[in-house]
Amino acid sequence: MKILVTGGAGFIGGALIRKLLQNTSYKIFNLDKLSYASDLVSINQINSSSDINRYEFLNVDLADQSKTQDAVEYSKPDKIIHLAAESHVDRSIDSPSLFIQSNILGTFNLLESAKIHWEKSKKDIIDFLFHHVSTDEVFGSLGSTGQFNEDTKYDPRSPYSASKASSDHLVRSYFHTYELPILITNCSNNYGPWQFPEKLIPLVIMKAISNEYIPIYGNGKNIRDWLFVDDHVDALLQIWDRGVIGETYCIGGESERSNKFIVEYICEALNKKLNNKKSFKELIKFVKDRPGHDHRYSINPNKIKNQIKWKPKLTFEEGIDRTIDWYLNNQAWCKRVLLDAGYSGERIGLQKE
Ligand code: NAD
Ligand code: TDX
Repeated sequence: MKILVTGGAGFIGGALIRKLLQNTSYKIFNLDKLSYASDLVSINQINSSSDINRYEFLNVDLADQSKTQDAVEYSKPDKIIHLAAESHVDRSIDSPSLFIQSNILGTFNLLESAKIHWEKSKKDIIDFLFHHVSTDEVFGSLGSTGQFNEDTKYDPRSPYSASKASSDHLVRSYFHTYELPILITNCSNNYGPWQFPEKLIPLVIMKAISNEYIPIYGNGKNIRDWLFVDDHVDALLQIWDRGVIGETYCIGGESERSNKFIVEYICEALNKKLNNKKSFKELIKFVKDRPGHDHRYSINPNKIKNQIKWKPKLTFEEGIDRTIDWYLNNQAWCKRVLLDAGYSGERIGLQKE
């Protein structure tokens, strides 16, 4: 079995490839353009101790149609799992065009290449699959009640979520029009080791350790539904076994927390772990809200629980504890990736340009 993973140098793609290397015999092709958010250290650590021929990195930008097609033709995958995307909402506010290029045009180029490859090799590949990894943000913003499910109407409200919604529509159109065997998953907020420290949880940990102020956007009452990254990866793998072609599955952790709760929880945990005299909570600062800030996300995971028999292994408390410990033990990595990316934790997403 040959699998093409796009975005494998990113946070979730990296976790997926590590799992595939450790638990399967797939030949893995990792297609990534290597952006500011990419890092291959976590994969190389595992790959060097496993069968080196099972893994190959392809440095390709999906916005480049002919290189994308070459990569698909070269790898001849049985399965494509598409995670590559610009993924940070704040950056989509400052630079939306990058999101259109990677998330919409990139997905289109990959779909076209997949279709050509699948049509050519239908006799050799029995169970071809194009699995598109998407987000709950495509469904928009909830009030204090209600949940997203597979039938929720799309209502994206940031350039990031609009670009992901667009890519979901394109993928679905290739199923209906060309019968390309696809699956779509829409997952809630992930957290865990190796996440670039621009997203809330790693940013808060890094800010606290560096004794810098910790920014909470608006009043901190916005709510996200948190899922440990390895639980997301488990869901993706289980959907390959038990999912139905053409279907969508929502993946969520049933762990809704407000941003204020998350930040205070991390501060308390760090107070205990580091025995700090001054509470890290003193670093918290409420700052100008994110433009178009979605209030609440919440996934109803009944379909994936009942049909795929998946549920998260870790509670939020277990996952966040592991994550905090990982960042405490890997500060050198954080400093290095921030430096390489030319980002030092400053506020972005206020339409500065
Ligand atoms: P990430 O930003 O950590 O990694 C994305 C990777 O994609 C990077 O290595 C980047 O270089 C690569 N990439 C971007 N544009 C590319 C292009 N044009 N060509 C080739 N490679 C490109 O993102 P992540 O958090 O790992 O998210 C992965 C996927 O999961 C994304 O599609 C995202 O929308 C989705 N998702 C993320 C979350 C979350 O909480 N992080 C939740 C639900 C869904
Ligand atoms: O410094 C901050 N302060 C703050 O209050 C940052 C970076 C964020 N926030 C708030 C904004 C959100 O309400 O925290 C919440 C989480 O923010 P992000 O980590 O930027 O994630 P979010 O915008 O919810 O999007 C994430 O989840 C869905 C991922 O980045 C997406 O890729 C995924 O699709």
